[in-house]
Amino acid sequence: PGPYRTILVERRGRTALLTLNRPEALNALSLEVMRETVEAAEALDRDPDVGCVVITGSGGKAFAAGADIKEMQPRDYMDMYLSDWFAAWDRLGRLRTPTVAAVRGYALGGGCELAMLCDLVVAADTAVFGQPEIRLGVIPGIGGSQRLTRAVGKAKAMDLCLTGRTMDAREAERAGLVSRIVPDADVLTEALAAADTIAGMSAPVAMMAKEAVNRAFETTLAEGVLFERRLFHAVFATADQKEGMRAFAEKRPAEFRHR
Ligand code: CO8
Repeated sequence: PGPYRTILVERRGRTALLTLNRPEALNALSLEVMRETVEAAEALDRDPDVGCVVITGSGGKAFAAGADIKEMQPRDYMDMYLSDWFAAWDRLGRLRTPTVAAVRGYALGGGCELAMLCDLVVAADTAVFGQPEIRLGVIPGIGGSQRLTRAVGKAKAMDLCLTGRTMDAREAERAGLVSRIVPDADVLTEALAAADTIAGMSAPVAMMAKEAVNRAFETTLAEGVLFERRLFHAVFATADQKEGMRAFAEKRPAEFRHR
């Protein structure tokens, strides 16, 4: 994979950092950004030495200020339908490796949707979230109407999607969109530390924990609990369950073999 023109990919131990790198356009999500981000993320997902992926935006002013409006502006219905515009973003939600969004500044439209495709959202106290598409005469197209509603409920999702108003970090955290808020200067450090913690866990068990939580959005309570129970039983087939529980009994930190 790579070389990439619109993103940067770095490895820091078992954590990978993927940076959207179009600061001059507030990291607007062009088709090229989508192709490169999805390709890079899938390559990292396949790499057994990567235990967590952090996604952030360069420049400090924006995580991403939305899909690229200038690229979409001349398109008609057939262009959008035949190219299945934005469909590739769905693949990001199907990664098995846990993902952390590190959000500074604007996470608007597609930027908010990209953050919601990640498993954790670590936000700066200056972060701004919203789905302002209606102001452009369109609606969210990367799952915003669905994931925002599941994250914050109908009352705020309707407010944001119908008026286009934004939420600051505090409101977003109160509403359940954000995992943690930290001072702007600490966002990347905090997100990388959370990622290192996750990447230090058993990789298959972390994948199963993610799979189990995500199941809550797809099924009934009884089916979800059954799904969890099956995975819970399955973790007893891992070397890491043996190590994790032995380490507890021996009063030492666990050293997971990631399988
Ligand atoms: N797309 C393209 N370029 C952008 C975008 C964007 N989303 N956002 C900012 N830029 C560009 C600006 O055009 C500007 O470029 P230039 O210097 O060449 O004029 C540069 O980035 C800097 O931006 P500003 O000068 O506007 O910076 P400000 O600090 O004045 O304002 C804002 C920052 C408030 C974030 C402002 O840039 C803004 O409102 N951006 C757009 C936010 C928005 O509406 N996002 C939603 C986009 S639509 C979407 O994401 C999903 C669409 C779903 C369609 C469904 C189809 C299937």
